[in-house]
Amino acid sequence: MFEKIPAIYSAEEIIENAIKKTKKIQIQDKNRFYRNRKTIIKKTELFATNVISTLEKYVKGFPSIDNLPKFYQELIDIKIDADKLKQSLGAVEWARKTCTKIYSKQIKTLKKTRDLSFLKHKQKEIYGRIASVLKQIDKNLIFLSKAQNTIKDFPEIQNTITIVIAGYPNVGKSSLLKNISSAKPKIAQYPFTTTKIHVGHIEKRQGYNTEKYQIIDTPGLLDRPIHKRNKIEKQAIAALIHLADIIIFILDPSENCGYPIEKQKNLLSQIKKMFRDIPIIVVENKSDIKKTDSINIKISCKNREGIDKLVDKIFEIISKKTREIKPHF
Ligand SMILES: Nc1nc2c(ncn2[C@@H]2O[C@H](COP(=O)(O)OP(=O)(O)O)[C@@H](O)[C@H]2O)c(=O)[nH]1
Ligand SMILES: [Mg+2]
Repeated sequence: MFEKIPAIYSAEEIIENAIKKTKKIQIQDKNRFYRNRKTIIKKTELFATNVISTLEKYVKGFPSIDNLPKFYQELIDIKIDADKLKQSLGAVEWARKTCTKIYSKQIKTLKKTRDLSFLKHKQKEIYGRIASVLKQIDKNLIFLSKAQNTIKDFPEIQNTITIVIAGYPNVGKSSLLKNISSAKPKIAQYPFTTTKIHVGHIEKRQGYNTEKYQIIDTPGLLDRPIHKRNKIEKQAIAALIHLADIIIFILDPSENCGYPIEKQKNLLSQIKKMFRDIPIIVVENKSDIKKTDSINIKISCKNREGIDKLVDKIFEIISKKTREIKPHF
């Protein structure tokens, strides 16, 4: 989704690159005057069109922010500042239009001129004007360059129903993801602190059709009380709310994870409050060690007990709720 965004250069670099492109231009003509004249015109044309097309590439390379999935809009807001991004893209578009105007107006004068020194003077003037337009947007270019750098590391989240795993550390979230995924989960950068998200897929065969759902583990985000979170972490969690269609909350009644079951249940009620409209499947893991008599699904990631039942439950919710669970994109 974001691979089309090109690397963004500063005003000075754009000018340098454009000049470099014109260096070797030498138009042949027996007549010295015509040779010089044609060469100057060609160089000026190339310089201007190179700058203009570079700016165009920048504007077109960024996806339209308002059309992006909410999840990504939220990430952009947290990591970059969406308004500033829009503003900067607007500035680049302004520069592109202004350079185009300068170029199309001045090139006509250039082509009419028969005086070589005036030609050279005019060429300098065009270069100067275009360079000054670029310098006016240099701050925006620097901002966009940083934005590009951040966005290129955004996790690739697909346009499909998404299941998010939550629960205290060591309850078995990663083990469940591994157990339930059809292929090895992929690790993607989640642009907050040191967190990475782990993305796997569950496949459901229906006749000849295979539907693929996304299942993600978000270490460090949905595994501790929310009130202990700083602002950035809270926003990061908010972004996840846009992503989740179903939540699997894992409890560890064996308490081998190191957290008393009461604490774990408190986190569960917090998550229920935060993700109010999202169905939550509560699962008790490590059934090989301890089984309660609750109504929750009991699983063991160690001996795979209950895993098929859990997968059936996921499919049941998806098929019942298709009208309510909308893809986020
Ligand atoms: N006995 C037992 N151990 C488990 C089970 N599931 C996970 N574990 C162990 O619990 C520890 C934490 O598991 P992990 O998946 O990393 O938890 P996470 O921190 O929630 O991702 C690891 O040592 C796992 O081997 C289970 O069903 N039974
Ligand atoms: Mg883990």
